[in-house]
Amino acid sequence: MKHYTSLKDLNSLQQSVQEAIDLKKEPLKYKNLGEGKTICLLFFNNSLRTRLSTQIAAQNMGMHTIVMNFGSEGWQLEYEDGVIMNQNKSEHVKEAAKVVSQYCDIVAIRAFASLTDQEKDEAEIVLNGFKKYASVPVVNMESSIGHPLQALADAITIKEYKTVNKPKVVLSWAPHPKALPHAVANSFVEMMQLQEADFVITHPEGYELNPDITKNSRIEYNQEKAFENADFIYVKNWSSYKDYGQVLKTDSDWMITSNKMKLTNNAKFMHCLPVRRNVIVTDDVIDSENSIVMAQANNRTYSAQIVLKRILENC
Ligand code: AN0
Ligand code: CP
Repeated sequence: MKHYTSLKDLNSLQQSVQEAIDLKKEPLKYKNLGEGKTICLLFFNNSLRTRLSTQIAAQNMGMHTIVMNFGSEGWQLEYEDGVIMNQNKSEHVKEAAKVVSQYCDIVAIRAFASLTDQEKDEAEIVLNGFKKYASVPVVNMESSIGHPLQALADAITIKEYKTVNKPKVVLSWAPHPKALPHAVANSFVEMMQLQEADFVITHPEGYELNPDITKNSRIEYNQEKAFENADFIYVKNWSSYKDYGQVLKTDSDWMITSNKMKLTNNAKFMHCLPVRRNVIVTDDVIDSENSIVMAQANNRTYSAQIVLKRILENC
């Protein structure tokens, strides 16, 4: 594998999931593969899990890590060609990506959607800018439209916790006071489309995700109906896609409660974290035995490690 910018870069999701599960038993097995190599993690946005788990993954592969907070500490970058750079942008991605490539063997980037400029968000200007000009492999640590490391960790978690071959998995929208990106939901949908499952997406009207991503996945506007007999409830807020970046609804009727969980087949509760308690989900649900959010966060290490392994094998 050259880059990991979307789930499509994996030639087999199932094989990667199985390999990650095997790796968990012996995380240092491939420590020689990354010896003498460096990964550079560039953060244009906040992070807890991605920042730490990717460093642990790199360490397990024998690599060195450099982390930089681009948002507050880096020069403001220009991404467009031919611009007269006499405003607030100090450096072009063309130089930045080439310079970073001289210092490391893999570059990983977190750059969220602006949620104000749909065209630029869909062009993935930061991720693709680096991909275009970097001479080293690029890893997506959540871009404008996808979070494939999270989706791979979620696939590992579902495989570990499912008790039937074809579980019912529900992706449910839940309220949040701020406009959040579509990236986590998009990659979760793409990952589910590669699985044997009864997959349902539920959200209020107006919150349809990009139809090019949801394709023919089932959408159910009645949340309680969607929850019936579910084996997994995966919760995430996102802002409107149609009414790009807008928050249309913040009241608590779509919050995940124990009464709603009672409609399911004793479903596991999933969320990528960070989560706002008693806004997205009530305390009793996230604190219940059925909550597997810690397993998901733990699997972020192994999803990153499989990705690094695939890239290092190709270097
Ligand atoms: C981000 C999002 O919704 O994309 C990151 C999730 C992993 N969440 C927040 O900004 C709260
Ligand atoms: N789930 C996830 O990516 O968390 P962070 O934003 O804390 O990295």
